[in-house]
Amino acid sequence: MSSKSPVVGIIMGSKSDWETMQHTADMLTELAIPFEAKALSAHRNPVQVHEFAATAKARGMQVIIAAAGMAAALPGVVAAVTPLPVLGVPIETRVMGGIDSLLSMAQMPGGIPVGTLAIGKAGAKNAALLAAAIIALKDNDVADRLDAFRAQQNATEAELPV
Ligand code: RP5
Repeated sequence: MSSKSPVVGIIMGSKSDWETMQHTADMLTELAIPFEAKALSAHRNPVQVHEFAATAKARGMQVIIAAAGMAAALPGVVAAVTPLPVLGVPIETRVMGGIDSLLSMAQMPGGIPVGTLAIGKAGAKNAALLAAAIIALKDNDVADRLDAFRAQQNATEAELPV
């Protein structure tokens, strides 16, 4: 985590989600975007989740990335409280493979959006890249670093290890 003030808030429903969400943290770190990360459950820690979401904008956050598995209410609950864009990462689950998580956050009723990404590692990485693209609209340094990341990715994508 950077020592600068966080502009992205990562929240996840359980410490067990960190195995997936470390990929969000890694991508934000690579792009030098300061973030904070917390494990708080919409169901087990409702008071703390509300406090996190209600204070996020005033604390300098620009985007919230919320991850959860199973009956994944967390992104929607956070989105209901903050005006900031909320990106949802569905955690892969043992019983239903993460389809439960995906539908819980993708099927938000009209009026409170959650920008839902892919299940698991790809969604976690892309949540960071989408957060970067949002921040880059008003931050030229982040825009430059995101452009550089994409240029490097474009240059290396076709290489095979054989
Ligand atoms: C959700 O329940 C969490 O986001 C996690 O993905 C899932 C299981 O949580 P644990 O039982 O591992 O704490 O709230």
